[in-house]
Amino acid sequence: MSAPASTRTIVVLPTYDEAENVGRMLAAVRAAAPSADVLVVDDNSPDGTADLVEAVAAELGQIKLLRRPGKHGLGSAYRDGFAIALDEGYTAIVSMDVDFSHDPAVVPELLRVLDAGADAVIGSRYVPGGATVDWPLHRRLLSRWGNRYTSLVLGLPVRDCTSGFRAYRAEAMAAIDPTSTSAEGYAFLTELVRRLVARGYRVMETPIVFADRRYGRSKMSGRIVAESMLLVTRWGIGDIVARVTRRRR
Ligand SMILES: Nc1nc2c(ncn2[C@@H]2O[C@H](COP(=O)(O)OP(=O)(O)OP(=O)(O)O)[C@@H](O)[C@H]2O)c(=O)[nH]1
Ligand SMILES: [Mg+2]
Repeated sequence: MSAPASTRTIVVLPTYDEAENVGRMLAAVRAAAPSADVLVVDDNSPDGTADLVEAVAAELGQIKLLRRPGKHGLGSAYRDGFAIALDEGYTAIVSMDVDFSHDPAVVPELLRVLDAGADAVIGSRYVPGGATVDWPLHRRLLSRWGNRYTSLVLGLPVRDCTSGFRAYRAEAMAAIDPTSTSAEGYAFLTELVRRLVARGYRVMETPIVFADRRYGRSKMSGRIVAESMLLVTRWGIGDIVARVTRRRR
């Protein structure tokens, strides 16, 4: 039998101004998944997040840090982080937010689903058992209806395309080549789901309870939401055009 997907796991954590969360999160990830390495991708956070990561790394070990020169967005941070994970030969890649919206205690469950045969598993707010707590009504509505729109327009069998709490089998990640994506914000996450599904990979969802950040400031912006809706609409129209062109031929 081949080795389980989680044999060599890396947890990729994008950070921007997470000084209040990052130390606690690194300790929590270590406690939840002691054999996993961690890669923090920091965009020169003005609050000194990267220096804190270095101090914790010296203490805990198995923590790498990619310092980028400036804020280039979540999509771009993941592109760089995933490229390093693939280059270094990890077999499973986990992604999660550092603000404790994603509970690190769920990481072993994601890896279990991967080891049971999934190519990717999404921690989902919108499958039975999943939920969002503490978020103001407008954020809940935006996320819920944004995800309904996304699944419908793109015909994806996934309820939570914008959840960043995931685990991927490295072969599947390599096949969809994340470096060739273009979205800046969380539309990047939808882009990956779309590519995985198009290639016939097995994408599963496991319920999570998503909590609002307790410390630090939100980086969500109207521009990022607009990018996501625009790209989903553009991809959806592209799919329709491709289907019609195929039928005409
Ligand atoms: N490296 C990097 N990380 C980012 C960037 N923007 C957000 N992040 C991190 O990505 C993770 C998820 O961020 P988001 O959920 O999009 O934004 P947020 O600030 O948590 O906003 P909320 O959705 O309100 O919680 C967090 O760990 C952020 O610190 C960025 O431009 N560069
Ligand atoms: Mg957040």
